[in-house]
Amino acid sequence: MKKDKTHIHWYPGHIAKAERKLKEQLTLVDAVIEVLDARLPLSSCYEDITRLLGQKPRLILLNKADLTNKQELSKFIKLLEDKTGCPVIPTDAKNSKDLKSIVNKAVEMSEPRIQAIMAKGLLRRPARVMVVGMPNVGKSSIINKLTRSSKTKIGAKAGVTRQQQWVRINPQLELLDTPGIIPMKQEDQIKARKLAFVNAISENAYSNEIVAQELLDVLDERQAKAFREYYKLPEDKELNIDNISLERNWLLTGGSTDRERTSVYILRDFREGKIGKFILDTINYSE
Ligand SMILES: Nc1nc2c(ncn2[C@@H]2O[C@H](COP(=O)(O)OP(=O)(O)OP(=O)(O)O)[C@@H](O)[C@H]2O)c(=O)[nH]1
Ligand SMILES: [Mg+2]
Repeated sequence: MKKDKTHIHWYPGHIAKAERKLKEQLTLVDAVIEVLDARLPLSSCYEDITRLLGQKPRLILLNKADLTNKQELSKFIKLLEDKTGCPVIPTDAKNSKDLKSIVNKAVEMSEPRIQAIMAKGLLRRPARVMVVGMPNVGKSSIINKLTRSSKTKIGAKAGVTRQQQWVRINPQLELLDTPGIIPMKQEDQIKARKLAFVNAISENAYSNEIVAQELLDVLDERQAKAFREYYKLPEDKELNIDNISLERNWLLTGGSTDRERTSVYILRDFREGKIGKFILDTINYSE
């Protein structure tokens, strides 16, 4: 079957396996830390996982908050707290100061289950908390920062963590790092695109050129100035891959624009926050 390059799609096989593994561990943990990408406070929530988690106490982290505007993010924090009834904390995994409160919160959330275990005559044990979320949101980075180590593998692409891994944070807390999971099916292509923008889905699922141009289009409406300034693109030139390629001199032998290379750079610059701070979701107050 010929791949339709404009459509973002992926295969659910390994997702089903990861979900099964997650479900198996769920009975063993006292609480869950759900990590979202702060640039997508709504679209990086995986509703099926939330359903799977059931009544487990849950702490929500809006990670990569350093890549967003704090004031705008605070509106989403309030919305998520109201919607889920869970505490919501913005974090930057590169900054350990931001992460201190997580440890206390995770231990506190686990205490009722540990008390129940002790009531049955068993000895006190460390709190066991599972860290879940979509790929590339920073789950492993948070764990590494908390342990001041490189115990878990991290990387700027989706699907770096392949297996679950327990990490001891301190005598009171153990965290379970898990592979990122995306929804089995993504019928909502707008959401799929947003996930591609922040690198939460594998590059095999989409064309860099199409996604980079869509990113330019989405941000053109809101923040084109930042792009223009970053790529030194004059006002009279349309914000597109070819013009950025020409401006930057990213050309193929023969002089035509190197669209693939330019697209990869645009996506990378956006993902690393070089172009500016953005939140790509919007709050619909009429809902
Ligand atoms: N700017 C910024 N970058 C971050 C932050 N947290 C993680 N990163 C970067 O995001 C990328 C992904 O981080 P990981 O910790 O590997 O993400 P993950 O959620 O474990 O990803 P998977 O294992 O693929 O599910 C890395 O390049 C990190 O350096 C953050 O708070 N701010
Ligand atoms: Mg990981």
